[in-house]
This record gives sequence, structure tokens and C-alpha cells, in this order.
Amino acid sequence: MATPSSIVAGARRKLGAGPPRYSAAGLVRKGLSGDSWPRVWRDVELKSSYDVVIIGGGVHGLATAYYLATNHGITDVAVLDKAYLGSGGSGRNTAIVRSNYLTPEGVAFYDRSLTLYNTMATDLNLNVMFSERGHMTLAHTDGALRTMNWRAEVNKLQGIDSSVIDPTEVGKLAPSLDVSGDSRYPILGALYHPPGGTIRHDAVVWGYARGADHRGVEMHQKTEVLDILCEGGSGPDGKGPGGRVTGVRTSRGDISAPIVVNCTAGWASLISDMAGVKLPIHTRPLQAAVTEPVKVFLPTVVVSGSLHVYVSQTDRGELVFGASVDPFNNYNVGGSLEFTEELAGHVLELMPGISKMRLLRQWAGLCDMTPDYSPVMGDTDVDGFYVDVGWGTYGFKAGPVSGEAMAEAIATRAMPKIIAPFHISRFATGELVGEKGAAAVGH
Ligand code: PYC
Repeated sequence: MATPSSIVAGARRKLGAGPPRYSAAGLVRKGLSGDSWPRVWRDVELKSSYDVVIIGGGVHGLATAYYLATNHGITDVAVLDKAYLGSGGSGRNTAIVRSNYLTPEGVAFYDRSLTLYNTMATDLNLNVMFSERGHMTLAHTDGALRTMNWRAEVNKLQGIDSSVIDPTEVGKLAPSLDVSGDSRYPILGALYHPPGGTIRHDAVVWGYARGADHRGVEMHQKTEVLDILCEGGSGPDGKGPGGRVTGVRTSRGDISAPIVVNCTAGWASLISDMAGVKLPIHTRPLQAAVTEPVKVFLPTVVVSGSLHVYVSQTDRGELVFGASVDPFNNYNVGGSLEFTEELAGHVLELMPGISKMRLLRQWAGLCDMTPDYSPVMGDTDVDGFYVDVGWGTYGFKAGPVSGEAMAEAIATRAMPKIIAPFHISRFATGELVGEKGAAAVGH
């Protein structure tokens, strides 16, 4: 069987030619020709062994596969998903990107992601509809204003465009907000972060999947991982600390692999348990909703931690709302009436003028919460078993940097500096990276 180092040394496969590029006229001609479009990624036979198996076909898993192939020439990679690509958190988030975090570690990390999102349309040759529309986090209390100032200073020290603005400036940026000061939760100011915005989440999934496919990576949907195969560990079946991973058992048969990467959300702790690796994670749903489309009137992303709500308007005109995670562990991805009622009350407090708009639909995503609101990334006590998990409510915005850094960690067998603070060992040493103050909403 290949070893991790032989993979890195030996894997230098010729990269694919890349997806077809059309001129504007060529695109129209193709559309009118009646010819079928090429598949975005291949549908190939599942093999019985790979150099790397990635569990989870969301942005994190696909980005890891893409950067393994693109940056390190490691292409004998299978991405497995028990449903379809993007069916988990990647397709269930509110598509917000930003880097105005509270800790220096968080700011550097999310800023790299934003940089990669900025050039993604060109890098992946796909219009991912990145909209750098600015991001505003409202403060309704002196305490919140203090945290905004703190974040602004941490941000500025790392060269991030982020500052505290007063209610008049808030009103100029988003005239639909009630900045009169007469509301129950008056707006006292906001942290304004011009580089933040939104990006089309499913396009990001398709872009990474297509890019990885063109470089030889295989995507296997409807392939559920039932167990992780290990040997030499201190626990039952050779699992746990001191052991090493040898492959995975799936709903379509066993696969041997010296490297297995857990890139799941919602199921992160269950999958890690299969290798005997315990994670300090609890899983909670986060509900979201979207309205009917109306003329575009909200130019920035608006967040209120005190009112547990954030809102942005899509290019089609719908308002997309998100809230806090539900206050209990659950795997339900449906919506609840309690959420809708609370959301409506809070949104109307901020924007009384939209009371006639109708909600079209609601959904939930599963959030794997860690004690310090930062992810768990890198290698583990089981050789060859890697984790990129614990993504709480911030996983989508971290997809590109996570993929890039996880690919480097796997290829070099060393933790890249940018993710070193997020290693699982911090829960033993107590070196937590407390990001609660930078969450979009109260948790
Ligand atoms: O942290 O920006 C954020 C966020 C948006 C939606 C959920 N979390």
C-alpha cells in the first residue's frame, strides 16, 4: 500500500486541460445549437483504493481535493458524499463572506479565504457571483459597541478594512434601517467591513468539483461511509491514538487508503468516532429563510448580534435571513414556526418598512459547535486521519483557505502556520482561540 510520503513523492500526474472556455458569442452559439452540454464532472467506477479519501462533498472536501491536485499534484483522490455534492452545509448557508474576526488567528485565516474568493471566478473559470457589497455588524448596546471597537482595532492591525461608524453613516449605507434611536434596540453604531459580501454558494461547490475533476480527482455521490478502518490503535478494532488509518467501509464496499480526511459538517463527531478520535463538538441546527423578490434596496449585508439576525439581498431581489443556532442539539434541517415568528419580530424591529414582504421558504443547516467557536483542523493521534471540522456557523466563508491549508498539511505532513492554532491539541493544552465575539449572531 502507498504510504503518505510515497504519495507525496510519487504523485505528479499530468494536469487535465481544464473546462472548456467559451467566448460570449461561442456561449450563445452553443446554447442555440441544441448540442448537449458536457458533464460538469465525470461519473466513474469506484475503485478499491486511493491515495487519499475525503469524506464530505461540500466546499471543504472539494476545495481540499482541488488544492491537493492543483498545488501538490496529488490526484488519486476520491471525494465521497452520502448524498449529493453540496447537499450539506455548503448548500444550506446564507453565502456571507467576511474577515472581520476578533482574534488575530481568525482574522489572518478568514482574510486568506476572502482573497481566494476574490479571484475564484478567474481561477475556476466560473462565475461564482462574488459581490463585495460590504458587511455591517450593528451595535445596540455599549457592550456591543466596545466589542466592535475591539474587533476594528484587531482588524486594522492586520491591514483589514474595518472601522466603527455612527448611526448617521449606518443610515446612509442602509436607508431601510431604523436609525431614529426610538426603537426598543436603538442602533448605536456598527462595525463596517467593506470587503465583506456574498458569493453564490452552489457555484462555489460546482467550480471546485469541476476543477478537481479536470485534474483527475473522482467524486462519488450516494456513497456513505459506514466505518473507518484502522490498525495498531489502543482502542477496539485497532482504532484510536497510536494507530493508523487503512481505509474506509462504505455503502458501496471497502476502500483502502493511507489518508482519510473528515470534511463533514453535522456528522463530524460521528465520523471521527469511527476512527477512535473524540471531538468536543455538539451539533445544532441554524435556521434561515428567504422572501419573495423585490426591487433591490439593501446594498450591504446587515448583522445584529443582539437581535440574533442577519440579512442580505440577492441579485434577484430576495432577502435572505439567518438567525442564531437553535438552543438544543438536533439533526433536523426543517424550519419551525417559532423561528419564523421570532425572526419576523426582530427583522421588523430593524427594518419596519418591509412588513408587507412575504417569506417564501425556510430551511436549516447543521452547525458543529466547538467550545471556543473555532474549527478543528489538521492531523490527529491516528496516523493518516485528518480533520477539517467544527465549522459552527462560519464554514462556508472558510472553504477556500481550509482546502488550501488542509491540502498542504496532507502533502507536506506538517501543519501550515495559518491553521496551526486550530489543531485538536489545543483542547488539551488550553490554548483556545475564542471567536465567540465575532460570531454573526449571539450563540
Ligand atoms: O459569521 O458571518 C457569519 C455568519 C453568517 C451566517 C452565519 N454566520
